[in-house]
Amino acid sequence: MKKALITGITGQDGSYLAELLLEKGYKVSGMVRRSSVENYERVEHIREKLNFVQGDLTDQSSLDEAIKEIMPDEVYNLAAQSFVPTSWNQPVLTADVTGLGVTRILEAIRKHKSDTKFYQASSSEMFGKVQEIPQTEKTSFYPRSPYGVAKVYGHWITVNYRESYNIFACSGILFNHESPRRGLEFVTRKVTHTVAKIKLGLAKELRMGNMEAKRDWGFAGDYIYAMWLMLQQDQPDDYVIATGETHSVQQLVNIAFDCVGLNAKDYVVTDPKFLRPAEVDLLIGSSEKAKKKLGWTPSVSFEKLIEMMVKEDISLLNQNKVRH
Ligand code: NAP
Ligand code: F7E
Repeated sequence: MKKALITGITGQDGSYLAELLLEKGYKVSGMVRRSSVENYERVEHIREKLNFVQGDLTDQSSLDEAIKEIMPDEVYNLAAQSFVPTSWNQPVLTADVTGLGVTRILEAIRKHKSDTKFYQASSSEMFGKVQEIPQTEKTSFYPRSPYGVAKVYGHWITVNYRESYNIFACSGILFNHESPRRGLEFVTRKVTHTVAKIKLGLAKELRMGNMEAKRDWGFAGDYIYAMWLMLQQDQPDDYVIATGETHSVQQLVNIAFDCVGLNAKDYVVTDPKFLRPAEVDLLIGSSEKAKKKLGWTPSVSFEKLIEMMVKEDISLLNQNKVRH
């Protein structure tokens, strides 16, 4: 039975990855932070099947202990301060968790179980002010937020530990991926949740920032499968994971309102509060390498993804529930 450790198991991707690894027969452990309230909402349905260890990416000794205790065959480092606007508000914390945290977990692996296979959650935010269209594994990075800068550090330290210590370390450069489990502050979920509330008479307007920004949005369930595939290869490598399509925030909003038979123009209010100090205007990735080497392709279209999220938000609200 293979053993896996997932950092960030309570997050969107962590919960989907935990499900996949359980299905594949792994013994799955997840690292969780101590909190005054429990935060297992996304993994509640599989909680009994998981092993939890307490730890934090800012704390070396907890990472050392986690690796020594579990002796994992595979580590998926999904934990991060992942919300871009917060990275301007808490730039040092973001660097510590999202950047240096990668070195800490790599150090724990190097010291205690150097044959562990390692996955690093790199991000299309590293491309920022894009130097090439579409973006590939060879495109230069130009991050536009403290989050993006921290992810560039995490990416290169992963490459460096692979080259310095021969660790089987892979970096997945994942473009935006969403699901009904997406945090409420990210734009897709903010839109689908608010549209669902408007439809049910629970909200009157949708306050938005930059409607012109374009993203390459896919379904999280497809993307976590690519993470697993990377660690099943003979050689470690880095891969772009994307749909190859780009849509504006305005298109996202229009599709979400169309799903409930309402007109976006009647409800959207632009609010400067949601504008960023520096923006990533356009992202569109090419995952040709992943297609060729991993046999990976996305299965859910943008329209279907938004429809799935709107429907799930309506269903939850009808049960007086909110998934955070
Ligand atoms: P998410 O929902 O925000 O989950 C982040 C996870 O990290 C949560 O489990 C959180 O724990 C944990 N965490 C935060 N700070 C931590 C710390 N100091 N120590 C230990 N754990 C900590 O993020 P996601 O969307 O699943 O994304 C997973 C990873 O992929 C992240 O690294 C993100 O930056 C990266 N990524 C995401 C996307 C995307 O579009 N979703 C694209 C590219 C890359 P709590 O539950 O306790 O807060
Ligand atoms: O913003 C615009 C905003 O916060 C997308 C993270 O998972 O993906 C995510 O980062 C776009 C931006 O995601 C609002 O200005 C307009 O252009 O959903 P988001 P993100 O910043 O792209 C990458 C790949 C990651 O790695 C990150 O961890 O939408 N936008 N109005 C808005 N965004 C938000 N959040 N809220 C608004 O009201």
